[in-house]
Amino acid sequence: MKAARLMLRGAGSLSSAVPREVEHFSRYSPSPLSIKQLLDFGTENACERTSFAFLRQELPVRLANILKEIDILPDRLVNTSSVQLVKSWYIQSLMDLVEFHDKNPEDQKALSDFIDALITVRNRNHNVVPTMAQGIIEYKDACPVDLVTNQNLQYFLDRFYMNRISTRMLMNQHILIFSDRKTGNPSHIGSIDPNCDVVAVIEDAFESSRLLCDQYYLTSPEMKLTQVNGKVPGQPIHIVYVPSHLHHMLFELFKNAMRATVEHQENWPSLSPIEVTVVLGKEDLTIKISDRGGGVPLRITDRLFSYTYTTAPTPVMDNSRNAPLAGFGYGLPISRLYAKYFQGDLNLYSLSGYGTDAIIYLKALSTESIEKLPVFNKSAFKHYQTSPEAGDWCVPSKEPKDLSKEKVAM
Ligand code: P4A
Repeated sequence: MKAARLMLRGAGSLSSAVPREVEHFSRYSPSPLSIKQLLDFGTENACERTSFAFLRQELPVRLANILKEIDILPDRLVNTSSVQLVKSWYIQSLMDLVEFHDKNPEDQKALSDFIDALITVRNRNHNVVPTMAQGIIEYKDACPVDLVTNQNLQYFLDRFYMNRISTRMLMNQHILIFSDRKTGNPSHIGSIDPNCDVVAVIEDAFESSRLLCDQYYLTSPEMKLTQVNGKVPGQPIHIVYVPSHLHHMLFELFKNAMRATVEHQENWPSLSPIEVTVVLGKEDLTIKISDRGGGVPLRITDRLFSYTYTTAPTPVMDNSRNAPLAGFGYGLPISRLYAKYFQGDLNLYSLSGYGTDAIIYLKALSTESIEKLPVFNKSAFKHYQTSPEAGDWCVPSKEPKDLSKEKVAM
């Protein structure tokens, strides 16, 4: 029970400094948009006013919801200078956006000021990931954290970074679609490609990863690609998606697969290719990346997705060899969030001693690609209160001397 109380103490005196605007907007639940709705902002005529009216409400709601969740983190984490800095950025951004609540959506000046404000907010948020990571390191250095705290941090950071992916997506869409200075691909709607060529993104991400691999190891594996269009056999595979998100996930998985392959097959006559299978089904677009890099034990697989394990003061890795290509960073957990953001997923299936299959699942239908967003409510609050005592699964003991174990008090 002690650890649970520690996790909640943050809700006390220090955090009452949040402005009443945060309290106000945190009472609303975020409204998830589908990719189709995001496209409509950019394709229907004169929708800048609609987008403006939606965002000046929705962005403060999303910022306020995650600010409330920061406040129930352990005091010693919230009080680190890094987390205080992140909090101040979020509060400032919320206040910047609230300014537009008494502006008329018909006023051209208000609309162009709003774009400038979004750019300011986006720039202010640029260093959130490393700053938050620094806060976690400071906290873990100051006090050793138990299993439950680690689980709570993992739960929080998944929600915090998902919130950030979502707010950046909304801001980017508005900036790209309505700013006068048109940049980027004209066939895209903001960052969405209504006709995303999945194989082209795979090939691009593979080449980028290969460049790094060659630089670092002076060798790199080939790719063997198989594509199956299960909807219209023989036709190329296109989906409605954000190519930069897909590229981010693939680049991460290719770096890992290449590193494992090159390091595992050091003395082999030639490197085995990385096998990629892309399948478009009725519901899912599935991409499997298979390597023969030796794999990792099941026990370790979870750690590859852990924020806290990776930011430990002394990460366990063979020091110099793995720095630029694929290190224990936030690569995999953030990639999984990108997949989950539009109702997909990303999993690793390792065959220890052989190799690893990494699978990305995306929704094939844009009507089903709906933002997956955290909401701060009682249920989320309860998550932070899990008792650290007695789990409900037996713990394997190495020495089964005393066969009659007394149960831990409930
Ligand atoms: N075997 N298999 C993988 C790794 C090893 C692997 C690995 C040693 C571990 C850590 C790492 C990179 C690779 C793989 C594909 C994956 C993930 C892990 O997608 O072959 O750096 C984080």
